[in-house]
Amino acid sequence: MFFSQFVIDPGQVFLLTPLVMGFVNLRPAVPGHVLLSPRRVALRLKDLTAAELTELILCSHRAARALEELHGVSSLSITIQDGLLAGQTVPHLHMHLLPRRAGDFGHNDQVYDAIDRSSSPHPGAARTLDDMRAEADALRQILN
Ligand code: AMW
Repeated sequence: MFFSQFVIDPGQVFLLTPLVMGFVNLRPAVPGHVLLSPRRVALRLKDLTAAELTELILCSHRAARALEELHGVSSLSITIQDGLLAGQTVPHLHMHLLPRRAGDFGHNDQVYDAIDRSSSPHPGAARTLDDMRAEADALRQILN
């Protein structure tokens, strides 16, 4: 599976439908930060078909429930950075889902700075595959 030009290890994937994939983040902005994308490499929201859009929102509903259960949270930030000027760094449409916890940021909108920081690759910031697999396994168990 590809996330733009990046190969996504099957172990990272926690949700897979004919049109949409859900996978755990290589550099999460907060613990439990995951992504949903169309399986087809499509750049923008406007490029998705009606079937992809429908499946994406249905998957976000399932993933949201699983994230809340796994992480014991009652709130999520759900966002799409749709285009370069909106902060999109990976040219493949993706929805971010981030578990939110009391006091995680001084101001609520700092979550967007954290997403931006996590999106700039820097040495040592990436997680191990084992770590990502464990998180994806736990989500899969809840979903299946
Ligand atoms: W964007 O700034 O395009 O809205 O967000 C890109 C996201 O993709 C970031 O959260 C970043 O950590 C994540 N990411 C980049 N490469 C990978 C990868 N190989 N596997 C999982 N997540 C990735």
